Amino acid sequence: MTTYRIFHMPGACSRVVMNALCELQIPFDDTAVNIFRGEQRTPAYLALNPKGKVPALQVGDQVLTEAVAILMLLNEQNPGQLLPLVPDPVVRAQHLADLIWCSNTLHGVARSIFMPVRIAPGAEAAVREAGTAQLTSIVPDIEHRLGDGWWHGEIWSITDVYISWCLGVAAAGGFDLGAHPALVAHTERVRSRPSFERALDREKQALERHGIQLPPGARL
Ligand SMILES: N[C@@H](CCC(=O)N[C@@H](CS)C(=O)NCC(=O)O)C(=O)O
Repeated sequence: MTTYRIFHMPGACSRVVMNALCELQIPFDDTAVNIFRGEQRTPAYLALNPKGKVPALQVGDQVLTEAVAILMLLNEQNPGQLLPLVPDPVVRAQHLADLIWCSNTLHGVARSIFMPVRIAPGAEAAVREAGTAQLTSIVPDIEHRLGDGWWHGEIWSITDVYISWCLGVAAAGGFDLGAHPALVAHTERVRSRPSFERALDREKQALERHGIQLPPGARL
């Protein structure tokens, strides 16, 4: 049987992969990497993931990095369970495009609001302001698409988790989601799914097991 181990940081973007594993009910082990203490840059972790980031997923004796690549593997192994099952390859590619947009656009914008110091030390206010302006221009489209449902209408997908995670990070950095009740309600729906609750539980256990204190402002 294939074994899985996720290298993750509670509350970080690895949450999306953790949620996927829990949604699929795949048995897996987990190792927390305290990125606020630089554990992602230790020789042992870099040997596993030279990019020095979480998540990484060990699949048997192979290691896969990049959240979207990991999600695509899991989705391929479990068709229709993380993304809608569609016969049209163009539509499948559009679903992939949405996930890539989460990881390379939305995530970056959220990070610039939450942790501007990691982008430009000394210019935090300007970076946060630019990120806030960018997100303010993106958010109406997300809100419109979600309505009172999911990104894919009536079907939950892992894209919902990714979007909600990015918006949560921006909110933790001070972005005001209060003016966007549809987004707040969407996050509540994402967080009330049993697989999300299981993922959160695994993250809490990992914090305790590894004795990790989250920095001020960071939250699960
Ligand atoms: N492109 C990567 C980005 C992963 C990423 O930025 N992970 C963050 C946590 S959300 C991290 O490991 N940060 C540690 C660091 O940058 O040193 C992916 O999508 O998996």
